[in-house]
Amino acid sequence: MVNAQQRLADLRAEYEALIAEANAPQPRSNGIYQRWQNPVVTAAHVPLEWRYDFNPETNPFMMERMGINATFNAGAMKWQGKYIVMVRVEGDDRKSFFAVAESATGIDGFRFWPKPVVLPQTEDPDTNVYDMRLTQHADGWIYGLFCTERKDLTQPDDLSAATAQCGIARTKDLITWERLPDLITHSGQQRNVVLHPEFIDGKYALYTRPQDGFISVGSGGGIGWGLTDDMTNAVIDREVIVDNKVYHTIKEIKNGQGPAPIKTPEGWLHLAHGVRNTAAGLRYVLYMFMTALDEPWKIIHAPGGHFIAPQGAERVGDVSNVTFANGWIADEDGKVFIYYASSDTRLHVATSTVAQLVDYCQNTPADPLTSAACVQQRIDLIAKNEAYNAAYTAAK
Ligand code: M1P
Repeated sequence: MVNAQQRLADLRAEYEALIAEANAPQPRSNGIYQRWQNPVVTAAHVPLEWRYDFNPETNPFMMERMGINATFNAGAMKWQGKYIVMVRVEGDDRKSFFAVAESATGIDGFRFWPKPVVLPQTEDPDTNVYDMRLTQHADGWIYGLFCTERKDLTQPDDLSAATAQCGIARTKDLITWERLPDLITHSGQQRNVVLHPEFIDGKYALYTRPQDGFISVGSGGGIGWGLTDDMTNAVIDREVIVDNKVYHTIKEIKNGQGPAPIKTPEGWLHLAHGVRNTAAGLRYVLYMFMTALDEPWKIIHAPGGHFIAPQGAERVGDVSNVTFANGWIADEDGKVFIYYASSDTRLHVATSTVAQLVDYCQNTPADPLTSAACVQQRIDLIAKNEAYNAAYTAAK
């Protein structure tokens, strides 16, 4: 016979041991960022109160009553001196919701706040919500922009036919949220919409991702840019593509803005994801670019290739071969915490600095788009190093 009380005590001890586990840097770094060994938020970090009925009379086997499948794609911000991640928590029932987890260090000790976010509904209720981008806007509000998914009622016989739009909510305390109407654009569907933190010519500016279908972007795609007068009835009349998908690159079939960009004296740092198709399915990697300080829709540096790609255990999960990021935090001392999820399953952190990321964007050669040109880039680098080695040896 199961001793329900004892089992609950064991579960509690196991849970506290997990939260107390110290993280450590991975042994190797590429000099651009440092990956950390343990994922920072996993399904096991979700509080026991959200999963178990603690009463032995109604749960004599101390079974998990409402399982959690995954914790991933988190928005992020610094809040009252703590590192906050707005996690996409997915139940075993495939429904996602948002919940805040907080850490004093940014690399370990993440503990969820007592309850998940209760998101008010619009007149057209969401079936599923995910991937919230947090923006502390110059207007004083914290905005959460996320994907709201609903059944595509124009295709009633296809049960997987869905539509994606940009849901909008705002808050002053990350607890009570005001739901605003969904973003209106002239594109069929939208995902990966992100609010720029500053006004542009007195208007709110949004990075968008127009798409024709739910999974395939079709003739749409690319990271778009548009302005709206008001976030309480956000409408983008003119959407321009600022970063297109490109043949035979890491963003051949689609891409999307990650978190809100980080402002630096040399321009805005952007993190995004790029997708290509393979015989094993879609492969999602992260890439970076920089835009002009006064014109955040104009790309000034576009390092070639991926910035973070799935590695080792990161490669396997619910949707394998995926890295995705919609949250990062830049500290006042220049340290940057990049929260990236692997394979739609768990959340990791990589740390860097603004100076390293700017250097990476400014000095990594752009993708020259052909094998021959890539070889030439390496020949040039080798020649530069040969010259350096010769000068160094001569000086000794
Ligand atoms: O499964 C990988 C990702 O797929 C979608 O991203 P995108 O719209 O760019 O294809 C999103 O559903 C995202 O949540 C998910 O991680």
